[in-house]
Amino acid sequence: MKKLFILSLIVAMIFAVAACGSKESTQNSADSNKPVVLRVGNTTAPDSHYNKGLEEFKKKVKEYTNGSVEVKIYPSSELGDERDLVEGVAMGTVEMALVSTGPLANYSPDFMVFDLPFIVTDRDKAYKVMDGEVGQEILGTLKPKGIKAMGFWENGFRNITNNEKPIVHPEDVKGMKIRTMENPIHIETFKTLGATPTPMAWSEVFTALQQGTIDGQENPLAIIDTAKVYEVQKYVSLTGHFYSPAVLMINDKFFEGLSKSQQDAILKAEKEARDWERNYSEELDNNLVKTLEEKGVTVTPVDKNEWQEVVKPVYDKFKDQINSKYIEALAGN
Ligand code: EAX
Repeated sequence: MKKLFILSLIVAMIFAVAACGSKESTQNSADSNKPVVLRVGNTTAPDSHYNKGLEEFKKKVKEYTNGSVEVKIYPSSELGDERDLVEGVAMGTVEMALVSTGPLANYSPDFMVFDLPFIVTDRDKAYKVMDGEVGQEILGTLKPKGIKAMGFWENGFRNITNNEKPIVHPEDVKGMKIRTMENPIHIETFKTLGATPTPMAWSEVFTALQQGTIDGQENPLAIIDTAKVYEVQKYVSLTGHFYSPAVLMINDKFFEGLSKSQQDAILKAEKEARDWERNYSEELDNNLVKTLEEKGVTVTPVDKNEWQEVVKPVYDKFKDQINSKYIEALAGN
């Protein structure tokens, strides 16, 4: 009996030392010269406003962590479409993603407040709400999914493109097959306009436009330009019907596994890169009409009030699914 007890004690001690050793080695690898790598995926072109902003984020993370954390950027859906990316961050198969809030409605209905047509008309007001209590509350709804949503970046005001004619009035889209994001309010809005909404992942859209399986799509000018949508769509109408934020997110467990100083550095880098990206996105919006016209696109302004009138029923259909406090914050004075 006595021998058995001493033997089990020795075995237990061997396991204990081995466990400390591996913990030690994990800590060492975290503090070793080899940087911790944060892969960040997105669906936009390498020169998009998303990726220019992520380049800023990358530089700042390297500086603020003294090189102990390295950001690797994967554009053009290389790590998957937006829904795959959100899934990946939730499960930890990818550390980070920068995605439009469109598909997030499938993970947390509270994000749908941004999808209500024309609820955002003024960027500064939107920033104030997104960076304040309401925005932080909405970001926090992803935490139970294992996602730390760090901040709202900008995708931008979405405009309709097509290849048939200048779209001026809501009735001009009647019968058109318009690609939308996989979002219930976007789908309902284009149904209400009399179009045939065709939800699909962004990586499939260029080919679908080229082959004519869809007639049009809708995106901010920055996406229309950097994804070369103008090569397959001759008309852009400045409807600005949805304002799309984009969320920079990180796997929560991975973030918690970093040192406090690395966490603080990443959060500081995110805020500074977010503000940089928002400014860059607004600048693009102010200059891209001319650029697109030089690339042969017909850009048509519209009477936004006329469009807003037609899609009002969408509000009524969805407002009960969205926290009224959020609607009030964005729509109120
Ligand atoms: O997030 O799917 C879309 O239209 C998005 O605007 C694009 O992927 C950037």
